[in-house]
Amino acid sequence: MIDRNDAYPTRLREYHEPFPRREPIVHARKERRWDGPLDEVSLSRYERDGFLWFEGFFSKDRITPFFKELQEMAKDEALMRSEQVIQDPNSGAIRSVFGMHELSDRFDRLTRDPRILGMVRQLLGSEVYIHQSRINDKFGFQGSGFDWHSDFETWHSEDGMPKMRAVSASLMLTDNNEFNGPLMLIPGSHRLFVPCMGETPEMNWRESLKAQRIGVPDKDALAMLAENGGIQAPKGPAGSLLLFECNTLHASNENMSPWPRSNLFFVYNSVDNALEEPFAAPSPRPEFLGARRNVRPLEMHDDYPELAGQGVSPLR
Ligand code: 6CS
Ligand code: FE
Repeated sequence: MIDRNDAYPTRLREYHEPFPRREPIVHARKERRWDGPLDEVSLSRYERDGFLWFEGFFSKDRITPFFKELQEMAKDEALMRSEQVIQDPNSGAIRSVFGMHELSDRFDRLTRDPRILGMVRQLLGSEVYIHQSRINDKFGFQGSGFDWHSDFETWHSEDGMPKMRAVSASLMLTDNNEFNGPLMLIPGSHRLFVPCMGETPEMNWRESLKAQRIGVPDKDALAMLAENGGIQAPKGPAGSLLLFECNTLHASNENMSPWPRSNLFFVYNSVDNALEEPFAAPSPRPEFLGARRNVRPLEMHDDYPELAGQGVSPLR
């Protein structure tokens, strides 16, 4: 295979030490054009930790219609049989639904809410599009967890995402508490790229979305990063928002509580970071995992224009 200049070699046969990321964390910091609602303290915190947490970002009554629509979708047998719906490897219940912004106008409009899009453009320093959207579901008493990983490691290897210039916005559709498998993050882990061992099998995504075996960092690197930065698991009511950098290591435990945990994820990629050929996989993944066609810059849309100009304060 031609050895194109790959800035982040991974899925290797031999071990390689972690090394510093090549891109800034907040892009175009000095360009006034990309100013947004985040103040200096928030930008510095994002640069330090690799994520920002907004408890009660949206009010619960704004979030309820999204959760109700998801419950309606679960009755659509054709959709539930499609390959963009991933079943839980243990219970067979829904684990993930990909392509939410293309399945629902309500979810599509939310990707363009100025209160989220304004922050995302500010962090990425450019126009943006949706690389991937999904809902990760963990029903009570059985929702399986997700192993430690960097999303960017997968998106670089399997989707051909060249640089670290993407951010995930995760909106809690249900309360996230210490018992129902909240997302755990390692603050500061976004600053190092951790090459992983093990070549990517053909059609790896058919298994990796149920349980990730390839592209999982080695335990020594995980331990070193957790020793340095600790582990944080933001908790809060439905409507809370987590922004996390594409290379921040994260994981989550299985849901041993009676309460469901449903989180919506919009992955925003810079229009200057469009997908190329996979850097470490035999062939590209489907469109619903890594967008190659629907990549027009997002236009803002506000479902609550009467609240415009109130910054990112929670919608009560
Ligand atoms: O492969 C992916 O794109 C997905 N895998 C994980 C574990 N997180 C990011 C993304 O949804
Ligand atoms: Fe992930």
